[in-house]
Amino acid sequence: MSDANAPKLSPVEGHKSESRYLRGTLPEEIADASLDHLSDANKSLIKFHGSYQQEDRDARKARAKPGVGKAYMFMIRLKLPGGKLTPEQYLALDDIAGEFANGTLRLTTRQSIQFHGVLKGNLKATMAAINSTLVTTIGACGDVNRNVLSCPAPLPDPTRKQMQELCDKVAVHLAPRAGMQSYHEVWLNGEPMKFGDDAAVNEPIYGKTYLPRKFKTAFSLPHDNCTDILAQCLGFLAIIENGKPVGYNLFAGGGQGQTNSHPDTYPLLAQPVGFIEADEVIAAAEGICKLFRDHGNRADRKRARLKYVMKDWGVEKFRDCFYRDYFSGSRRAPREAPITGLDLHHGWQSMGKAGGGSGEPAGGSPTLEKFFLGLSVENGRVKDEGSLRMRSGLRAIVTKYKPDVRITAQQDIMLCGLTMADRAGVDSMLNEYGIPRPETLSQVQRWSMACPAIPTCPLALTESERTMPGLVDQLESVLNDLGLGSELISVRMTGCPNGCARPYQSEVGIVGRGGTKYTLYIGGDSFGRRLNTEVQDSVPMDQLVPKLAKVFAAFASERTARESFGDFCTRIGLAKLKELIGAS
Ligand code: SRM
Ligand code: SF4
Repeated sequence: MSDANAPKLSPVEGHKSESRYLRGTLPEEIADASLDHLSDANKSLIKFHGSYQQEDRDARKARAKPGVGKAYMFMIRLKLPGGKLTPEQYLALDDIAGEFANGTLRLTTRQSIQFHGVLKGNLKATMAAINSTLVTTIGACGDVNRNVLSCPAPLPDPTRKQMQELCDKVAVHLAPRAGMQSYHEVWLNGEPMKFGDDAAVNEPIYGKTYLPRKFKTAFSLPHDNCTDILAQCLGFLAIIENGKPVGYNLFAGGGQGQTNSHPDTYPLLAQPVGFIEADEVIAAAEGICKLFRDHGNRADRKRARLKYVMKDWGVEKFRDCFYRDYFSGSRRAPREAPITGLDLHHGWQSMGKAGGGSGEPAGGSPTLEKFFLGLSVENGRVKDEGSLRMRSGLRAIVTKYKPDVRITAQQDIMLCGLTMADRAGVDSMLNEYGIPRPETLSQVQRWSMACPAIPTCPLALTESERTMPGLVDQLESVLNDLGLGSELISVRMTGCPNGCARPYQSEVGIVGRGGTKYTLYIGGDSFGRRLNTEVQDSVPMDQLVPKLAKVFAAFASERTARESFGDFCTRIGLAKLKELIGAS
């Protein structure tokens, strides 16, 4: 195609290219106390720094009348490869939540933490406070490799240990370089940077215009897909022989987001590209990233994801291009390694005597057995509300027992490195602060997730996080009445079709359509192996549970032995599902 016929680049491409490696005029606009929000160009750029400009949507109506404009505020997202934090870091972040944000920490579906409600005047102090804990935010958002996921469980297992180490290395390797220097200038009073003209030297992987869009990477295990690897742009699935990792199946081209007004956008599962050895992981990650950089769509941001390169080319052409132009290792077929499970890592579990996944003694005697405790955090929101004082309780436990903290990709938290002697004390503190032990929660609650949506997300069409608890209560009651209370059924909800809680992979997906209406998806898989199917659009909120109850009743009476809910729904098919819920 000649240049004259080349599609017009999206405006964000201009913002990136003119930004001087993500600097833009951020230092000037951040310093200007007369501004309560940023210009459009800096609003795009600040995402690369780990922050989004938002508004308090709850305040919109009240502020419209007196014409005082939007209540601007910022969300800040950390970059935490594998979701790991020291106790000191956790406590410092908890302080930041109280001092600068809305008093909550929001655990995310990518093993990270978000702060909401930070005012522009406090942005720089908040960023400085985060960095002073040796946690960064650069590349948590923006058109670069995002937070890299890895199973966080510190189990005495060489595969998890290797994956966690590789996860850290990939995160470092794919971090912006010149962009990092701009980050220092903007937030940490670093020297103003002077860059030469050669983008390939300044930003060797990304160049001057970075990637066409976000890029997401995860490590996972066939028997424990707790990072939902098939939803990722790039996935490394460990191949295990005789209990040891022998390499990885490389997956590419997964993603969830879709847009109602763009029928050529849809969720897709990642496809197997090939088998690589552990020492090829970094080169393969760089190769897939560069393939996306060069072949991703830079004109239409709705289709600017790696999944559409995979879909439009097909896996054979994708493989040919990757092995020919972006990877010098041997071309080897993926190994046979089906995904067979997903562990939420809830409850007390032994880390062994050597400190589990870290490979280091967890402190104290190397012969003392250590434990981790996985806790379910409702929709990832660490807060104090009524008798459930999750934030204060976690703070008190971390202060007293100093466990390492890990965040899961299912919006939950793990306290690691505790001794047998600590356990009774921790359990009693859970009781004191009203924090439920996961085994006392219903299956549907433990296996549910919801995205933040209103009031912080500007893209939300409906509520999600705030309505999910009520919905889960109703589902619990229906499932108990049908004798299905102990059945594993995953339910995920989002306030729009972007799919931040990965709702298209769960057995029940509830996706905001507008007002109080949702699109109902049924038939995925609790282990993230299959996409579900749209069964009815625009279902009023109050009809969701009654409709689902009809499918649950059919499942209770017609399932075959050991058949899961998702498998049952797939077997009976879309027409029958529609008939059951009364969809036309
Ligand atoms: Fe997301 C945009 C929240 C994981 C797909 N996501 C957003 C924004 C930043 C809204 C915006 O662009 O202004 C949301 C901020 C809401 C708020 O108030 O906090 C937001 N996404 C989240 C989080 C916090 C949801 C959660 O419940 O935890 C997750 C943060 C992850 C992190 O720590 O990095 C989050 N987002 C995801 C995932 C799941 C994943 O990565 O495994 C997806 C689906 C996978 C994928 O990327 O396809 C996801 N988010 C999107 C999309 C759709 C992208 C697309 O290709 O269509 C958007 C919209 C966009 O980028 O324009 C989006
Ligand atoms: Fe916002 Fe939509 Fe993501 Fe929910 S799914 S956080 S509403 S972008």
